[in-house]
Amino acid sequence: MLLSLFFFLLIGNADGQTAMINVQGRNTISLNGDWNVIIDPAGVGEWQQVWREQKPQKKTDFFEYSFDNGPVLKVPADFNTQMSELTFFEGTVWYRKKFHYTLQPAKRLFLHFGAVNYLADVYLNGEKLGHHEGGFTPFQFEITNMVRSGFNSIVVKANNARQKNGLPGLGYDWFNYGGITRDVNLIETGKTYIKDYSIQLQKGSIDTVAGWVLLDGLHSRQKVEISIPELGIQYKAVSNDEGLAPVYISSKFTLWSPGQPKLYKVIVKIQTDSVAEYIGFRSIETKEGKVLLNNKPVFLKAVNIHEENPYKKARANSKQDALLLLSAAKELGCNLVRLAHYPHNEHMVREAERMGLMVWSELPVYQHIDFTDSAVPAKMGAMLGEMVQRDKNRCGIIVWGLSNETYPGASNRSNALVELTKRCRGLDSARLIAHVINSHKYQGNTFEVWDTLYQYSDIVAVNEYAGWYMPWQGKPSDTKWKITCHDKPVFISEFGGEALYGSKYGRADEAANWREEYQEKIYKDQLEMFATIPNLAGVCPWLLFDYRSLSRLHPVYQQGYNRKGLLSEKGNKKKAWHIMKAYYAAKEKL
Ligand code: GCB
Repeated sequence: MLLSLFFFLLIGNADGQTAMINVQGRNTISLNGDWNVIIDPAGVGEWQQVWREQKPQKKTDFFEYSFDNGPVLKVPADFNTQMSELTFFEGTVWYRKKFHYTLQPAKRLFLHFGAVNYLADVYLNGEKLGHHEGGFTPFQFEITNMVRSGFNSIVVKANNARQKNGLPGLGYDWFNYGGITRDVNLIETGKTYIKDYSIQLQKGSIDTVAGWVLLDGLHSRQKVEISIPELGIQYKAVSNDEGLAPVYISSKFTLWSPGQPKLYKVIVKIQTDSVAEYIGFRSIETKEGKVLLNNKPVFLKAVNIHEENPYKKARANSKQDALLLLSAAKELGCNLVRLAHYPHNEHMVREAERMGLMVWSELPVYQHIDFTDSAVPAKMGAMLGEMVQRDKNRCGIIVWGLSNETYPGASNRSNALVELTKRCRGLDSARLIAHVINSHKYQGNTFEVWDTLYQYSDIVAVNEYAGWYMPWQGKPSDTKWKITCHDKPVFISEFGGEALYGSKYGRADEAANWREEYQEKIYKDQLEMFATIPNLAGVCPWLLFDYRSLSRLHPVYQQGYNRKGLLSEKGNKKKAWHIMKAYYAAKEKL
């Protein structure tokens, strides 16, 4: 337990400030809303030092920039969908927000970002606070000693240019929404505050929580109390000189499950701080080729989702957006959502948990990662730390997805990912870990599923597009399987094909016509093939809604969309939706 904690402390974002958890439960002042911006395609703002916000002092002075009287963008939101000039923009936008503040004695103040895609440089009143890399995880800066009484100004340089050694790298099949895409908050705490806690069942147990609470501040040694009123629990401990207090609680919990997503109000208290949130308890394990939830086998009825609101054609970032996406998954009959291919915003994770959807949360270690660049392993480690840090108390999350479709032959790929896996187990030994692979051989109607990484995964996760990218090699119902890690549960993490809703052009049995019938047939064949897979523990269509992607160039059928959705971007149900829904409904009866 202590080991994991030290990992958390060591691998925060580049400038060393790991974000506190449970922002929703804190004393916050929202900085969401209108921000003034400077759009900087040539990157000149850096040498102009726009963060200094200089104003002419004498007659001969002038400055070739100003935030005042310039364009305004909403936060949180991607910038691409707010101004037509920014639709395909991949570069720097400078954001500026003024706020009025008076620091109270005995208080501390933090500036917290839910996420900025992809690089962020943050300034307060002309002084640099720090830098953060990674488009999908939170970061914070303490500004107690820098905030002024009265007006303050924050400047953020947000840059979404693709990075060769970034996560993801240069190529990916989703829209590169840039900017301050998630909430920004000022968080006020006491001098010593509850920075972090881990309150989940220990591995293999359904009645014992083994966790910890971490305080930050001068009075690191003090009484810590955790209460769960509904269970009559009042647990007391004393933190050590590092501010760390152990947590051991045994009780007869009503366990969280999709059928009964029970959450308890949990209150953590010290003399100068108190924070509460709803937490659930469940166990998740694999045994003899099965996934066990609360010691019972569960079939994962999943669907892939991108963090995009199809109706707004924009990055999803609100509770309403989350409800839209997750309700569609519920309607399909799912019990799990794979939040592809990066950690989604907290609304998605929290609402999924509340609605009884298990969650697969994933790092953007996607396809073309440059594992030979020495910076990449450190970036993966930092991002992993931030993903686990934010969501470690979400019982809904059952899988940490560490990579997707990386290339087995790529230099240093397997080493780097094995190390990442070990690091993940060090941080969190209780959830399942998966690497998603598509390097299998499909020949003579046999799938040969192999990859070094499967040895390190709890699940054999396979992306296969039989019937779309690869023609069927025989009767789907006669498919044979050779799986290297044959004792593990198998999860078809992606399958499917494209269809334009309502398209009636050309023959229905030709892929090139994007007919719904063609996609429907792929689904029917896939379901027949699923019956041949040993240890099949779940399936996950690619994907719920059609979504925007710069990789999809067909002017008639794609129109900038990946059309593998079961639903169109307008929410129309394609024929394949009904096939999948019936399959999941029948599973329920088992
Ligand atoms: C995949 C990727 C997913 C793509 C999908 C596709 O294998 O994991 O991100 O978008 O295929 O549509 O080709």
